[in-house]
Amino acid sequence: MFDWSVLCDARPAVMGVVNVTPDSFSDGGRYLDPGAAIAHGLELVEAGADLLDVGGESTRPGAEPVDDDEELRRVVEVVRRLASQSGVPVSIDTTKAAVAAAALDAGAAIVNDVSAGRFDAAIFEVAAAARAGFVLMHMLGDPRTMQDDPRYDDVVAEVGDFLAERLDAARAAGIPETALAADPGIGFGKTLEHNLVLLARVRDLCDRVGVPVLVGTSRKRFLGQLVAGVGGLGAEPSAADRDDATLATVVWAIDHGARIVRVHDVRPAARAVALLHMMQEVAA
Ligand code: PMM
Repeated sequence: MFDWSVLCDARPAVMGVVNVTPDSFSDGGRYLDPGAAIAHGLELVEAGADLLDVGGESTRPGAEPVDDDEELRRVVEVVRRLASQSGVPVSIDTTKAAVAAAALDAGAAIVNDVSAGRFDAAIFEVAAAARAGFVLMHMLGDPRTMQDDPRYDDVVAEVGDFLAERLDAARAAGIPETALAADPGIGFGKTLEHNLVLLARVRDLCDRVGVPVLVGTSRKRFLGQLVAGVGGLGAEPSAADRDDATLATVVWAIDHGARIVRVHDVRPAARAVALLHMMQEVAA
C-alpha cells in the first residue's frame, strides 16, 4: 500500500517529470519515443528524483484531449520499465480511469490526476482497489478553457474549499488518508497574480488540507512573466530558460510547508531541497 509519509515525512520529495507527449509546453516531443522517455526517467533518478511522474497527455492551456488508446500506447511501456528499473515510485499523470488502471497494473504506485477525479469518477475506485497513492489537483474548468479570464473572490479559500471537497470524495471512494496528497494547480486556470498569491500562502493551504501538499511551478509561464515584468530582468524567458526561476519557487514552497515539488530539472532541485532540509533541522 502506498503511503506518502514514507516518501516525504522525513524530508521533502522531488518528483521528476517524464512527459511522453508531442505537445507539452516545456518539453513536448523530446521524449515521445519510449526508449528516450525511459532513459530520461533513469537520468532523473540519477540526478536525485525521489519519484517519477509519467504523463501521456499534455495539459497545457488550450491542449486538445488525447483518446484512451493513444494515451495508453504512450505511457504503459514507459511506466512498466521505469517501475521495474528506476528504484523509485512511479506516478501516472492522467485523468482517465482506464489509463490509471493499466499504469497501476504495469507497476505505477500513484495516480496524479489534474482533474481531482472530476473528469472520470471511476478513477478513485481504480486507485482504491490498487491501494495506490493519489494526487488531487485544483484546476478551474478544463485545459481547453481554463486560461479564459479565470476569476476568484479569494483564490486561496476557493482552492482550499475545492481540495477539501475532493479529498472527502476520494476518502468516500475508499482511498486511505495516508495515500492522499493535494496540489493547488499552479497555472491551471490562474492569472499571474493568482499563482503568486497561492504560492505566497501555500502554508495556509497546507494547514487547511491536512495532507502532504505538492507544488508544481516548473517552467510555467507565470515565472517568465515575473522575471520580465515585476523583476524587470529583460525579455520573457522561454520555457527551457525558466529553471532558475523555478528553483526559487521550489525553495519558497518547501520552506512554507510543501512536501513534494514537481520539476523538470531535478538535480538543482534535489540539491536545494537537501540543503534546505539540513538548514531546517539546524534551525529547529
Ligand atoms: N503540471 C503539469 C502537469 N501535471 N500535475 C500536478 N499534480 N501538478 C502540476 O502542477 C502539474 C501536473 C503541467 O506541466 P508539464 O506539461 O510540464 O508536465
